[in-house]
Amino acid sequence: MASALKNLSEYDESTIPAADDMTFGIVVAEWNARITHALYEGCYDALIKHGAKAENIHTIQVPGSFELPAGARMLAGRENPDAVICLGCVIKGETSHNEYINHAVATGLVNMSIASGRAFIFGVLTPDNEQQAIDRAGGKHGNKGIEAAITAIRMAALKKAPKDGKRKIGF
Ligand code: RBF
Repeated sequence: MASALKNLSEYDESTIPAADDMTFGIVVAEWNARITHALYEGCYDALIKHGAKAENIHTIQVPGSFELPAGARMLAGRENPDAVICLGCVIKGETSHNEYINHAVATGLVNMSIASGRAFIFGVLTPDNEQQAIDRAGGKHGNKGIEAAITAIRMAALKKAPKDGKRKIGF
């Protein structure tokens, strides 16, 4: 389904697990900072709204999206969070740089998720132009930073669920 038709920024809050006892890492790319900082605000506010404590949210910045996996790995090693959220924006240009960066980031994050048993969330916008990015960073298609936060909470709840599976995890 096209993301324009699936705006997860509007969600049923009652289905989201409490994040009171969860720790998070957030890695923010400095490229296209106007966009990535808007994603960060949406992400951070959503974590706090669902109960995460400010002292349990660890944020670092990396130069560009290509550095997100390495930054996430460093942060995970240092802070041992339940989930790491990576926020970036790679705008399509005249060359195919965006394809290399996006593929590298997606592959890096999914490999770390599988290897570590903790979620590394792909919160990277991959728009054709700046307007599409604005629309997804607090504009008409919501804020994908919020969606990244909600996904991180749900995955952290899965990671923390007891073996008997009786704990409610949101769906
Ligand atoms: N990083 C981003 O986060 N978003 C971009 O749109 C972006 N565009 C780039 C375009 C080119 C041609 C290059 C060479 C790099 C770009 N980067 C971008 C930076 C990239 O993620 C990384 O920081 C650098 O390639 C250094 O490893």
